[in-house]
Amino acid sequence: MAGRYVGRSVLRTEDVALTTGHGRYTDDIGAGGATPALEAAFVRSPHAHARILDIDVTDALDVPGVVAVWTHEDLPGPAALPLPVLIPHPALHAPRTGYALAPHTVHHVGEAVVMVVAENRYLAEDAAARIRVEYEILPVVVGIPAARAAIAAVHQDVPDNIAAHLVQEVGDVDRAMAAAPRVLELELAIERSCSMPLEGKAVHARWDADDESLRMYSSTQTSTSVRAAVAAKLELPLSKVEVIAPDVGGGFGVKIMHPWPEEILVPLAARRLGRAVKWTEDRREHFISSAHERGQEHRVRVGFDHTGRVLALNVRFWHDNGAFTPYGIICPIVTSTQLLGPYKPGAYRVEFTSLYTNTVIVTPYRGAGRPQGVFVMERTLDRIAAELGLDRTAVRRANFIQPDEFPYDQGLTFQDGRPLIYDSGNYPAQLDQLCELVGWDDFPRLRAEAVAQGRMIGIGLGCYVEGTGPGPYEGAHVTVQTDGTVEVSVGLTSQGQGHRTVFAQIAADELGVPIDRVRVTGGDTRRFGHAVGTFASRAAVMSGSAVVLAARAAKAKALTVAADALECALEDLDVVDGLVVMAGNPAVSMPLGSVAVLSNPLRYAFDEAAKAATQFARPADPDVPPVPEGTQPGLEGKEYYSPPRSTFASGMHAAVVEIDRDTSEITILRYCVVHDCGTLINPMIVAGQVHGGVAQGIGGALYETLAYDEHGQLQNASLMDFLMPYVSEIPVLELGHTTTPSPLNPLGIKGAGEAGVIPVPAVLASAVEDAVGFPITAMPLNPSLLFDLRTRHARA
Ligand code: MCN
Repeated sequence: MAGRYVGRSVLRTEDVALTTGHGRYTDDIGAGGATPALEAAFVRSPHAHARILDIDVTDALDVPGVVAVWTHEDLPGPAALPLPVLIPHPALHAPRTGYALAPHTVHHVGEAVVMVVAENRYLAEDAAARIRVEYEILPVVVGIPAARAAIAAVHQDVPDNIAAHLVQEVGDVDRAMAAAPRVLELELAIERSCSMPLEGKAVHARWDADDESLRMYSSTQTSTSVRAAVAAKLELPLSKVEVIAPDVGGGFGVKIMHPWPEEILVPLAARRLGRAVKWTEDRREHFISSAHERGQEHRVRVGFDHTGRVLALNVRFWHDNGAFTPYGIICPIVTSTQLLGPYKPGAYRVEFTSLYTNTVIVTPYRGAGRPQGVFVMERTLDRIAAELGLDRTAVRRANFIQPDEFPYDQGLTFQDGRPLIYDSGNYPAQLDQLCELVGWDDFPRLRAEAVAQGRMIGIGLGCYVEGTGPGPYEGAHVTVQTDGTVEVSVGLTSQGQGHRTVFAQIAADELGVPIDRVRVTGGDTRRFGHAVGTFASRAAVMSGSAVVLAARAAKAKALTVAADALECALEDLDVVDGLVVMAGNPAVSMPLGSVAVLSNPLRYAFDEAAKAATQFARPADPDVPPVPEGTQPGLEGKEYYSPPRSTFASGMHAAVVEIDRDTSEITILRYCVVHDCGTLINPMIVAGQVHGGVAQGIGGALYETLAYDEHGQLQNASLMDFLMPYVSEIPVLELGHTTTPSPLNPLGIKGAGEAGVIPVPAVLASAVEDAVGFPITAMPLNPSLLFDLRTRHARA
């Protein structure tokens, strides 16, 4: 679908400010008065597991400029209670969450123990360094094997370290496995990884003593849930808490929903001290006290026939959820339910155990459980192809859900208890397009040439689906101003995705106005109070659809008011280029701004615009109501969109890699993507999202690792030691699209924000395996690991 704007690569309106240093981030917010904001710093646990015996803050209080030093004991009422479990699940039988400040035990390095507030961050840090905390060190659990072996307990009352255990089965797996002509077993692992936004978490809060209200700025993906958490923890009505997410320098999952300790403590300090208070996370804090994801170990048993058709698939896996479970088991649930991707195995059984370890907590990180699931499924299909001597694409084709099988019910149940039903897709066509783009069939010739030159190259692929745009709801408020400009307010926040541009595209098309007349705001509870937030690739589907509905409502009203004023039939009118015009008689017209004036009950008062507007209407008659009977004042529409279920985007990636024969360095020669996110609102923005996702996926697959030692110390908690890819390591992306619109929302949109990252470990493992000729079963993979594997394989 292409409107005047939807479907076009409209330039991002956000970029001039963001790329010229004019972005306004939380750390840039002024104190709102002559007195500068106080700043907070935290004493964090240096131990992975320890009992707090004593905290001596005396020396810190002596530092000039220090205004408060608080431990758990100083926290009032609900602020002293454990943080909430945001996404409970019946299978989460031992939920545990942390506290704003640890009360008696610390469960990972980096947990906040004491907060210091001072005139500036330097003084706060100096004072924090003077605080002496006496600990009794307790046994530490690091990594899945240690957690499974229960060598120690992360939480004393959970001796087996098991937070959750869940089994789902579709069909009779044992029977299908027994009847399968061939059976294979694999062990596959993915290590922890983490998001690394340019801007860390940041909070700024001000208390208005007269109004007894709080204004808070937070670098968050979900301003409304921060507001809800802060209101609850500070015992304030929602109406007395405003949360604003200004520009947010990336989130990638780590800034969603969770009320981070600092998001409670900083506003609490502002209220108690009567001054603006701020805190901006430093990089080490981001590594040790925010969140990680991905760490899973999987055991697969698969039964298949001679065509590669999967008859039975049994997956058992273990998930490292870190020290607490604020997000319940959302990541392993996503792995277990979306692992099947675009395929339909005869029978499927998945069982997972979510384990506590003395490491940083897990929250969904871009892709959220899917990269692990795709790694498992795609590695399994590659192994089947190798066993049968079939082309890897043939095995995919033998297992695809066919285009005429939608809606397709996988028979699984998602987190919310609803069935997992794919809405639309065309997987065979997507693979055709990918093969053509990457030149799959021609690769044997290229390989032969490379071999003749003494080079080692390989090609790999990976396919996936992604449930995007989950509910429950999202809303939009579209208001036509009396000057004809349009204001669109949404509740969710943007972290760089370009929401201001795309929602303007949608509103402009729906209302029939030029895009430069539309202004979009988001992430500000003052403007839009009820929203869920930006995660799970849901903004385009959810807020995009709400903008459609709200703009349609505003337009319907505009036509009603204009029809009344112009004394013509409503169905004869439309809005074109900001003008309400009569079909076939463009002389009968009225600017949308004038309709907005007519929709205003005070149009007869002092307003020049009103005079101008009435020249289009019947002579003003004080006895005639200002807006047509049955119509409410104001030219606006406010609507919520609530989908029946998620819509399923899909993608297929292929990569060509070269392995250096001597050093085992892995170079990506080509990276191709064919993506399907239904109707593209802005192809350039989608391309940017896919590029960013692939880059992040390459980082996770080849460079980034979180190197915990056996004491639970993160050895590489700095950007000096945590290796991220530079632009020089990211290949030029070749991108194509298939378009299967979703039948579930008005524009047929599916999400795209996580797409790029999801299959990258699977794709690169497939390509490296193809080059080296032996199985790759664990990611990330770096040159030294690959060198060791090659040496071992050569010896074997
Ligand atoms: N889009 C489109 N047409 C579609 C689908 C999407 O034009 N059919 C556009 C959207 O309008 C939006 C962008 O693509 O501008 C991403 O859309 P969507 O898939 O709805 O994802 P969200 O906007 O909800 O963003 C969340 C998603 C997630 S879950 C992570 S994590 C992530 C990501 O977006 N974090 C990001 N992309 C990111 N990009 C940046 N720059 N920073 C992050 O932190």
